[in-house]
Amino acid sequence: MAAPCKHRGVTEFDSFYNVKQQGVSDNANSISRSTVINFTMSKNDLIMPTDFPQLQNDAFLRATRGEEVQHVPVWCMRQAGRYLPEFREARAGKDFFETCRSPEACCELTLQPLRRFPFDAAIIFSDILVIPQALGMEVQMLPGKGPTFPEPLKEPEDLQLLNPQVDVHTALGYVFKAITLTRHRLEGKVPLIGFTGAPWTLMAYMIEGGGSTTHSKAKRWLYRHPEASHKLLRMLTDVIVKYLLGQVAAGAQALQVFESHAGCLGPVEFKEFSLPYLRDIARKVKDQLKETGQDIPMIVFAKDGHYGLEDLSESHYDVVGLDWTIDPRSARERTGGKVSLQGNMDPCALYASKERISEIVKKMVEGFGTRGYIANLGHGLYPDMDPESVGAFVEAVHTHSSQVLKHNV
Ligand code: 1CP
Repeated sequence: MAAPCKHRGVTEFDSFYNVKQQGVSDNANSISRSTVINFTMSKNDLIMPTDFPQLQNDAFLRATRGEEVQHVPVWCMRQAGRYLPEFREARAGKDFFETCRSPEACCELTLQPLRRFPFDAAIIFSDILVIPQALGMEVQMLPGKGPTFPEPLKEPEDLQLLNPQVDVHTALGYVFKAITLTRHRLEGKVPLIGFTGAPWTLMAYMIEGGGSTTHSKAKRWLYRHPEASHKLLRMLTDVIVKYLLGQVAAGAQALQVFESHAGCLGPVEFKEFSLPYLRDIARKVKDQLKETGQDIPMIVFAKDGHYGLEDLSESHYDVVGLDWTIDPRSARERTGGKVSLQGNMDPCALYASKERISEIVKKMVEGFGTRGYIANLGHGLYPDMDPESVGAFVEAVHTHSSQVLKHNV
């Protein structure tokens, strides 16, 4: 029988996790390593979202609040990914979503990049498309093709096939377990980021049935079925709020909302179909957390949504993530110190030499300044990138920013 859990709100979804902790401390890299990459869990020991190890490196959290830091914190979108040989090895022959449903596997994949590089944050390995699955849609990850929905939404009547009453603790409990396990195995080295797709981005996948360059099927809904579009966006927003709160209860120390398809909307459509829902998510999550005395930083990343930068900086998020097409100084001017900024080196700059990467990073750090800034790429890492270049990027951020900060003292 499990011991009762002290953490507030946890009994609602799962008061205990039957997970055997296989982690052993590895002094060489000082991030706990599973002795076996085992994609199933044993049913004996308990892993609970309570009594987490004390955080040792809070640079990322301090930067989200605009506080003083000794170096600019850095992490990379898709830092757990196919550019790492150990990731490809661990994923080999396994179905993508089966991997997502294994807390042990997600934990291992999340920790892999931190064993190589001194990143200042971890992001839980999962995917934004677990939400459409929880709502009742089938999603497959086909090698070479990416996410595929065999039966995408075609007309407004199809909304009836979705289950908006889904209990996220049952349907997505595997993500919460992965978060709790990973937060323990991180041993307090760096904070753990949870995430979700934003409503418009998820809606686009659910209608397109996969990736798309034009998103014309999903945009057709916005113009032809605006009411049904709002109904779907509202349904997604409500589930996302519960999902993010569940992630925090499970141990997430920051949350990022990915509006990856902001770029296919114009400013008018963005204001109607994306921004209100992004705002609602941040306000509701923050309000509910406040009731339990918690304040968890939230990041919004609206890729190619430059036109919305001013609005995004007034949308209850602590941090606005930027893609590489925005100049750091102009982003600072346009957001007027209201939020911290995250980004935004062109991922393709990682194809440059280490010396060139260092120069680009130096300029980027000078452009953003060292306060209220989290270094990242302007989008995720690509599978053909050299891990050594990622190491050079991280090192350059730490070196240049600590030099600037030493001079400022
Ligand atoms: O087999 C594999 O490993 C496939 C590659 C892969 C990976 C590593 C996919 C398929 N998803 C992921 C993990 C993932 N997805 C993470 C893990 C944490 C980390 O960043 O290290 C995160 C945060 C995501 C989020 C995600 N999934 C986004 C938002 C970020 C972005 O890239 O804009 C999106 C759009 C997805 C959908 C998705 N999942 C996978 C692919 C190839 C795609 C994009 C497909 C497309 O082009 O539309």
